[in-house]
Amino acid sequence: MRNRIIIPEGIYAITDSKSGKNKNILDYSREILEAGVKILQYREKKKNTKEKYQEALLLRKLTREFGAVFIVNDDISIALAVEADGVHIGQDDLPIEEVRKILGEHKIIGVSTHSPEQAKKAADSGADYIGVGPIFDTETKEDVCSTVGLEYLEYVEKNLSIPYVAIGGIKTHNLNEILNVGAKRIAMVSELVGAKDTYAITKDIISSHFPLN
Ligand code: TZP
Ligand code: MG
Repeated sequence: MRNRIIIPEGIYAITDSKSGKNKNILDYSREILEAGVKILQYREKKKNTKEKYQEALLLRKLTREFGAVFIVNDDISIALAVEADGVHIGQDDLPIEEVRKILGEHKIIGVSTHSPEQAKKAADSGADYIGVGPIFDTETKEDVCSTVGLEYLEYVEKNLSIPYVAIGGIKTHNLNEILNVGAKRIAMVSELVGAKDTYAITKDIISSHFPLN
């Protein structure tokens, strides 16, 4: 029997050392979780495996403390080693079916998608949720593909039943454009991690847009 967690609605927070500048990853992650975010993804492109493992281990502990879901970007072995709830992979990673074989039935697999074809394929291959984006311009992701705009988001909302997370350049000022389409899960990186007061902005977004979560 499958016993997989459904990814929570509301803000989907992602770590980012570039946006975080000199901030400590554990400090800003704690602020995000204290403000009420229920899912955190560890995403770190520039560190070696040992460093990533050590950070992920601490974040796993922290997310447990808050009862939040913990996802590791890219690295399936780190996800397994730290007992994360799942992984988030991209279009150039291992096929979803292979990731499922490695992780088993109970872990969450999220997949970044940029087109209806990719979304349908991810859903058919057993992904638990998809990323939909980048909706707007973003400086956070370095190898980012061109923006998909609201059109692709609308397509997913209308045509697919798989849970999805809207991502890319989503800020306080454009959040309503995404929510108006019907999106229930919103990834935010630089807006939270790069804020002067991460706790305050996160709390503010939650109380104005996701008061019931
Ligand atoms: N994937 C697509 S856009 C993106 C990722 C990881 C970065 C989004 O960051 P921001 O700062 O919310 O634009
Ligand atoms: Mg990736």
